[in-house]
Amino acid sequence: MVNVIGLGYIGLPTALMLASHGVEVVGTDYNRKLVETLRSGHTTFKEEGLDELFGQAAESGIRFTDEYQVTDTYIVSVPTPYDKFSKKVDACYVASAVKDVLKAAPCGAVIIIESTVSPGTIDKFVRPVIEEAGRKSGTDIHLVHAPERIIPGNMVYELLHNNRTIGADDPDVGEKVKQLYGSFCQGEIVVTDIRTAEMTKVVENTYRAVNIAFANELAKICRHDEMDVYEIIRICNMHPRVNILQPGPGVGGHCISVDPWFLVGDYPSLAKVIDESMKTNDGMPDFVLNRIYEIMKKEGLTDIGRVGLYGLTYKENVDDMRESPTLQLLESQERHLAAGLKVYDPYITEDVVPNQYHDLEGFLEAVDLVVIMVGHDEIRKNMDRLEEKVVLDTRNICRHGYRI
Ligand code: SAJ
Repeated sequence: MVNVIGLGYIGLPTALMLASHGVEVVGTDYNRKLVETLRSGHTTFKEEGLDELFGQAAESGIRFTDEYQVTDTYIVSVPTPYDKFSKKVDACYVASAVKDVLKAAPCGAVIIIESTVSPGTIDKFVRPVIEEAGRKSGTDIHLVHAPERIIPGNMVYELLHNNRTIGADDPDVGEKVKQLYGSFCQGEIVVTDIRTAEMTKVVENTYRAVNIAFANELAKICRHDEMDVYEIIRICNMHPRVNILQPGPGVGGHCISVDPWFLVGDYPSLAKVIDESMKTNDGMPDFVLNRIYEIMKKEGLTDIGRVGLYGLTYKENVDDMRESPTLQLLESQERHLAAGLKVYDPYITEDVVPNQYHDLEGFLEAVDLVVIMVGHDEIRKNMDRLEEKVVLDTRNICRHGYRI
């Protein structure tokens, strides 16, 4: 039996996927409300194919509880925030989950950490917890790091098809864990050591962050001299060895906007390009705010209260607002300039910011300038509704309007 600890964005789909492929699974989370929701047959966030997967896992007998189980395999999938001041990973949730696992885990149990951690975190923060509990890592308890790689918006497909990395102290244990993930994963599964696995995960997200920062910097250069950044990137990408990502209003989510900071925090004198890239991405919401004022001036608009931000989530067609560019813009140093902006997102039903609307119709009636911050399908299907509006399109999805 596998006990999955932490039933959030990664733990839940992983638990459901294992269960629906014949593995006995118990999901544990200390949030009782979340456990109750799952027990009552409901998922806790929206994701393509998740409800169907939940149905299959339920039929296969998956159980949810707030208690840790006595078993031979644990998968820990809890958040790893970063300390905004030091930029270092905050491993407190992982350490505390492992501490609780150790109270139940029998001798020989395998603890698989799925949470993203910076290189060396398992040595620095997890092994000591095992030693403090009077257990010996490598004999009493086997540690493995199996970082997830699935992208919100396409999680179920990617869980099935992505290649995976398993980092283990003991290659035999690595092979056993490979078999476990092989119960559903159709991609290639590479077995390596723990530190390599820790580093690869952070490097993958850093690569994407740096590439997006490059696109954002190009957008700024092109704006300075009125060149079309999208056309330039499109043509450059026709070169066989060039693949530039897209500029946008900033980088959100709990991964790409966070993980690269771990390298800056741990290697401040070495991670120069990464540091600058993260600053470039973090500066984009302010860049958008300046663009709003520039466009208002050009169009003769004077009331910031007649400007609306479309989209609160960190990217299209998800309901996750963590570190979203819209929230960053509203909370920026220049937030006095953002005061009064109207906001709407079809995925966010609760009130989270001032001046928030809950229907597209009402939102559009209240504004003259629409800033597309997120390219949800809803707005893509309703482009004709924007024809009478001034538009600032930060996602390059609208035929008319200003771009960043
Ligand atoms: N973005 C751009 N321009 C682009 C692509 C993305 O501005 O060309 C923005 C998005 O709008 C969003 C942010 O970047 O605000 C991040 O979105 P994303 O779709 O690039 O990535 P995430 O954070 O949803 O998922 C990433 C993925 N990592 C990589 O692609 C290397 C995913 O595979 C990881 O599993 C996930 O992080 C994670 O959990 O670490």
